[in-house]
Amino acid sequence: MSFLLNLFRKKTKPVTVTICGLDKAGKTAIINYLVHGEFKETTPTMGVNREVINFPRLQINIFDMGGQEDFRPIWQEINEKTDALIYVIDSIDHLRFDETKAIFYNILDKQIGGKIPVLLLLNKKDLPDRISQVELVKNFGLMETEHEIEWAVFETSAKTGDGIIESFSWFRDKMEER
Ligand SMILES: Nc1nc2c(ncn2[C@@H]2O[C@H](COP(=O)(O)OP(=O)(O)O)[C@@H](O)[C@H]2O)c(=O)[nH]1
Ligand SMILES: [Mg+2]
Repeated sequence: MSFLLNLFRKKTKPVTVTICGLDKAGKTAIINYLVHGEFKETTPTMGVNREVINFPRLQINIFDMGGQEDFRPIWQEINEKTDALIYVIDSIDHLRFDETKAIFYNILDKQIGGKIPVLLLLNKKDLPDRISQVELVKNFGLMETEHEIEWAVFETSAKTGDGIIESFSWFRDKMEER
């Protein structure tokens, strides 16, 4: 849709988005921050939860996926129908960095298709000894990826809210363009 049409469009556009990543990465905490405007302590997500985030002219129906191994088979079905992917990485979880990369590429290879927006969030920005944005782009091979995705990486903290508005502004712009 053209820029002008978008500007004057009054109707709210609904989109469906999934948020994936290993358990404890901060997926639910990020959604809580967006929904409530503040940090709230979470409990592990069992199965899938649906949340609605309302932006002006855009309604994001977000499927918050339980990250534990038992729940990952459910992702396939929901990811196949998604308009976009948000992938959350725990920036202090050095031990599971390779595992999260493998899971990310499994989603791209098998569960989603086409030129969809992919927002990568390197979360827990408030903590020390983190994996950097540069390391993530390099290690995940994002510059060389053959997938058609439109990706961006942001550092976020669901604790302080740092980076959340910036990352979702990028995301909203990408969704509105579609
Ligand atoms: N310090 C810090 N802790 C976080 C952050 N995001 C999430 N957490 C904590 O990490 C744990 C897992 O978060 P949760 O949102 O449940 O992860 P999920 O399994 O990906 O949904 C919880 O104890 C959160 O309070 C963050 O940005 N900074
Ligand atoms: Mg969760």
